[in-house]
Amino acid sequence: MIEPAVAELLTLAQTGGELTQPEVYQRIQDDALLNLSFWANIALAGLSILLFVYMGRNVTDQRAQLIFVSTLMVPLVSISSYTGLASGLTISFLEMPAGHALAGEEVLTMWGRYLTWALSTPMILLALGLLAGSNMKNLFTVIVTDIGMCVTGLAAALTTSSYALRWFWYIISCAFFLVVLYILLVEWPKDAEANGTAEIFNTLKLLTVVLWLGYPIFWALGAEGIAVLDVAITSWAYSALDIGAKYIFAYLLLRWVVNNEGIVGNVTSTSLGAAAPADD
Ligand code: RET
Repeated sequence: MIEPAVAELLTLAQTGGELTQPEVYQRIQDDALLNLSFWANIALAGLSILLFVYMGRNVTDQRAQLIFVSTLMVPLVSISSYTGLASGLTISFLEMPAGHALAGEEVLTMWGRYLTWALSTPMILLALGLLAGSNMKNLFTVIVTDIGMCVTGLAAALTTSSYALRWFWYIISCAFFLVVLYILLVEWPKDAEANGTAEIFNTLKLLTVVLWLGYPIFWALGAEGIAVLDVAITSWAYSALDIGAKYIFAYLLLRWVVNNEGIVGNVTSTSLGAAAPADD
């Protein structure tokens, strides 16, 4: 009969030292604070989906409908993202490289977050671009650079070969983020001004910029960066930022769109190489 400890070593040898999904799941269950950070968001995303479908039931204008669809995608992606985390599917324990504060230790990495941000954040930007009346060039640029930011952020979190390269990925991700910030802060306010949506756009822009800046800060302070914050605290920080950047953002946007469908219907976006036709 094999001793349990020996059996565990044998399993670890067979799986290359990686934990199986039920083992990851068990570790999440054992950390009540971490688990709650996931389930709080699953509940909020579920409620938001129901609320937004209800709010949009009478919207007829095409641009307003498109804003609704892209905004509704945010809690839909979110409920999937947090289910992936809560089940252990999109969490791994990764051994940090030399130079990291937790070098040699297996650190819980919620890589599913970065992956699903690549789907949810473009939807937030699409909704904002439609509200401002963005041209195609800026809309395309903001969406591809945003996806670039999330994918390189994922690479930063998953790199275990070199501590310096983790930070190199982080810097690339920040460079993409700067382009997103430029369009949000410089380009789109002009479009929103011209289209009569400046007031709500500027409120949402401020909410977005302030909250989005929190993500790279918590990444850097959390276990993936310099590790001054514990994993559960970092997870709660992301979950709290998510609540503002997704649900509160979406609610404010959709409530305004429902009450101002006429204004949204008159928003014009210039397409590539052509000015918008006169609206007469
Ligand atoms: C990372 C780390 C690398 C550097 C940068 C980051 C930025 C992340 C942002 C995430 C926003 C997420 C939202 C999710 C909503 O579903 C990847 C943390 C710049 C800005 C709003």
